[in-house]
Amino acid sequence: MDKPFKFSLYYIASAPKKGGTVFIPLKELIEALSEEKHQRWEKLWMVSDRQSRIIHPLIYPHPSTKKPTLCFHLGMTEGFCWNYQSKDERWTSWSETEEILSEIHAEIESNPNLIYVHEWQTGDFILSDNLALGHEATPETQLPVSEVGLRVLHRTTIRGTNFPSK
Ligand SMILES: O=C(O)CCC(=O)C(=O)O
Ligand SMILES: [Fe+2]
Repeated sequence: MDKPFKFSLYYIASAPKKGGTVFIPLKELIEALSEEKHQRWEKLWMVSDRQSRIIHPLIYPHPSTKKPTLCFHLGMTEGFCWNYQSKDERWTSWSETEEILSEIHAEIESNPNLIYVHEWQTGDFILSDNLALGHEATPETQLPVSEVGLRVLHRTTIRGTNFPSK
C-alpha cells in the first residue's frame, strides 16, 4: 500500500468470550530499542510490493506529530531492503525477511508494558491512529464459535494521504 491508512475504526457487533486485539504505540516501541538495533532498523526499508516498487522506510516521521513511527506489516511483506538507494543497497532473501519480521514481533512481545489488549464487549467502538499504533489479533480470535461464541468485528479505514519517507 503506497499510503497506509490514517485511521482505523472498529465496531464489534458480536463479542466472543475471549479474543482480544493487541495495540502497541510505535514511537514508544522505537524508543525502547537498544541503540544497536535502532541504528540497524534505521537502515531498513520494507517492500510491500516489489513489482509496483512500493517501498517504505521501516522508521519514518509520523505525518502529523513528526515523531518517529514504524511502517511494517507482519503478514504482508514481500521483503526488506537495506540502505535503499545508496551504494550499499541490498535486498533480503525470504529467510532474512522472515528473520526480520520475527525480530519485529519479538521486540513487540518483549515490551509487555507497552502492550494494550482490548478485550471486546459487544457494542465497543475504537478509533485508532493507525500510523501511530500497531495492532494484531490475539491467537484466541481463532478459537471456534462453539467454544467462545460468535465474533463479528467491523473495521473501516480512513484513506492515508502520506507516502512514508525518511
Ligand atoms: O480481529 C482483530 O482483532 C484485528 C483485526 C485486524 O487486524 C484488522 O481489522 O486489521
Ligand atoms: Fe489488521
